[in-house]
Amino acid sequence: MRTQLALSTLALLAAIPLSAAVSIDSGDFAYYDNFDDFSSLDDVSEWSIYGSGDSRFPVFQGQSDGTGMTGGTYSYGSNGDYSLGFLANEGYSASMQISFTNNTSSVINEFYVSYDAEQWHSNNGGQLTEIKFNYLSDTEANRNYSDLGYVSSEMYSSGAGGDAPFETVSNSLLISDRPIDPGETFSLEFYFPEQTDNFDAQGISFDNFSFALSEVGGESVSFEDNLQDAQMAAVPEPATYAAGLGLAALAFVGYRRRRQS
Ligand SMILES: [Ca+2]
Ligand SMILES: [Ca+2]
Repeated sequence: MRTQLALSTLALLAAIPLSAAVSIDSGDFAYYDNFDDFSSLDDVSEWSIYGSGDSRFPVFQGQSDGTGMTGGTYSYGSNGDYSLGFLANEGYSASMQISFTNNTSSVINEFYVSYDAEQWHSNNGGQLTEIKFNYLSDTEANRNYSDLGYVSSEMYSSGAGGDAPFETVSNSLLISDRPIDPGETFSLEFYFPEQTDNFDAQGISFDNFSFALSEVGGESVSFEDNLQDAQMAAVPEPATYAAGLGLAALAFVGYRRRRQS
């Protein structure tokens, strides 16, 4: 389920071919996606997914615990916890991007990004497989943030993760060298590079993607609180939530009210 704390309007942008940019319309904006409802591409409609080089779309192979051997885009996971992933084949790469537009009246000085990298399909002795994290903009050079990158292991026994990924690595970073002007649109990209040695690739994914403003107009923002609200709002069904976690739900309502007062 995708959630974002601030209400947003979607604006179609010619520069963003597949998915509309998500609107950042308040200084307390936070966005969170756990991909747990990802069973068709409609469920990740805010993400643009490309096969780069020859522009082929990486074919969606459905939900998988890593058993799938065919290359393409995967909803990797099990037991209701899914993620957005890729298994390389035929030597082409994949790019998965989400775009945001700064629709506030202030410069975004700093923002926070975090996600979990997961390995679901293993080829023991195969090729290391990588996620690169890039900031993309029409107005300045694209930039890679190696601190947000991930390289799989090739040491696990071949096959599928089963109930849990072979490994999970949490990455996070405060990014303050990309001031974003009012009206500016930018994209955050998870890039899966082409396999060069052989096609015994590892199936890897990203999960629990979080984005939040941490400094706007020169003022610090309580991004941890805003992200926590966005993550709590991702609990699937309000009725189930209230029935199963009644006390917690009541406490949460109180928490929200205190924050709003
Ligand atoms: Ca997960
Ligand atoms: Ca998930």
